[in-house]
Amino acid sequence: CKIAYDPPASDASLHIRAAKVLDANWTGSSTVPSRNLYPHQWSWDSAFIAIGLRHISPQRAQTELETLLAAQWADGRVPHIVFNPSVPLDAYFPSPDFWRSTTAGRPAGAPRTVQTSGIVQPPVHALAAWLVHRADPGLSRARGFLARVYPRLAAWHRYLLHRRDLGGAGLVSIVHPWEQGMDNSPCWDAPLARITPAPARSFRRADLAHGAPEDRPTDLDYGRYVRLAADYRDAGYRDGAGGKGGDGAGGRSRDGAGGRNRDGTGGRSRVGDGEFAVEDPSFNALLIASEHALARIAGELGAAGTARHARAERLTAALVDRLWDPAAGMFLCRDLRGGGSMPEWGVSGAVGERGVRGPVCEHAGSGLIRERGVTGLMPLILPGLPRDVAGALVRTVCGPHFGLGGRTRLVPSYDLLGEAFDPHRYWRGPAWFNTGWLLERGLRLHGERERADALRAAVLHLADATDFAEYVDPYTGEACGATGFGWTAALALDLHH
Ligand code: 9YW
Repeated sequence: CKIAYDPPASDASLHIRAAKVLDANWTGSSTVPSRNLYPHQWSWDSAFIAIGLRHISPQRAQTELETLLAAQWADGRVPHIVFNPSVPLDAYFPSPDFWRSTTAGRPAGAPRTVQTSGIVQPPVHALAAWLVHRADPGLSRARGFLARVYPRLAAWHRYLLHRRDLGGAGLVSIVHPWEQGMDNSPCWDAPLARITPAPARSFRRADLAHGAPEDRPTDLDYGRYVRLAADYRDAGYRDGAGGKGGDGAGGRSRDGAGGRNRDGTGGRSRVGDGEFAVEDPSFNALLIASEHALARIAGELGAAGTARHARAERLTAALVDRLWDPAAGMFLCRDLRGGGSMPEWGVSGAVGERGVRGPVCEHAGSGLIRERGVTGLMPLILPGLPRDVAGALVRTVCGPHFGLGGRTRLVPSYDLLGEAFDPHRYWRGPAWFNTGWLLERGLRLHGERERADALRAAVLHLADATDFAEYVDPYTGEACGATGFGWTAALALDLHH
């Protein structure tokens, strides 16, 4: 694809401005994503923020991760929000009283002293811990940083691999769109359509006090988010019985058939108990990248990392088996509850598309979701990806659906040609800086240096020009959502170094 970006912002002022954002968002033990919109600690935000903070203060970066991991549940889950008790209850919805993590009837294993949510977010933490360690190995060793976080990170991965393998084929499932982090992605439209929304009068959104309604999820989306979260909470945050309790070996080795286990049931007829269960490419790719990082951490601590690297490779194979769609040239999400009922491809303007691709919904029980979300490009961060898969992914990033190096300034969160595309509405089109950072890493890893350089330049330029916006219009680069956003500042800082 054609590369047409401004040169990298190489002035020192970007560093200073990004550091100021991180200082302003620092609470003393962690960093909020945004002072107004998100006044607590978010799980994957903290991982990205630590990756940037390591360039200003490796000690603060370590503390960021330690604070989050101190809120880990006994079963190993790392909650998606750790609440700040000094923030008023009505500043963010759903507030701690919704999740009930510390009230009477407290869910088993929830921490006693901190209030948290009961769902999770993508496991970027081991990757972040490794990068933070590398920024100042002397300080890290002196503080015993890796030795302290390793058991918690290992338990976190164990929780995901053992309790969240709802499809029984080795991959982790999410049980709520908030868990994957791309809240209102069109990828969730089909699975969410089956959920009866909670009545609008039963909750009060706090986000609309700070964000433009046309940039945010709709009330109907929120009704469904609330219903799913409340059902999970009311079931004691217990996970379905679909997990195999194994090591994430992947479908192929499990069924022993040597072929692709694409019916999504992994030999089971039923997945976990909730109404929403999806295998997501980005969530699983981040887990695999973190598993590789955990292997390196184990090595640094004097243990062998070989088994972890091997598991990461098996998970990569399972990811390709279950979620790669050769006709789309990217990974898709698998709906464990919606087999056989997927709608037609929601594309407009892609001439001949329907004729080219074959059906992707194979069997009752589960099916691939026919929407191209940026999540399906994230596995490019994986070193063990087959060459042809990596090559096809790069072509897709630069092709008409995502437009990198051509029509877009940053990679959009959703298919430019998709019917649901909206350049301003949150995860339905706008470009986000964390996915830009991950793609830059993936392009570089797979030898696409020029494209990685151009993407890096675009991230730096737009982060700076928008005052570190939460997300931007992918065509114009116009700022959307909050400014002074934590991971935008942190990841720009990281790319600046
Ligand atoms: C919300 C904090 C979080 C991110 C998510 C993003 C958004 C929370 O903000 O969700 O209330 O909408 O979608 O990925 O972690 O930055």
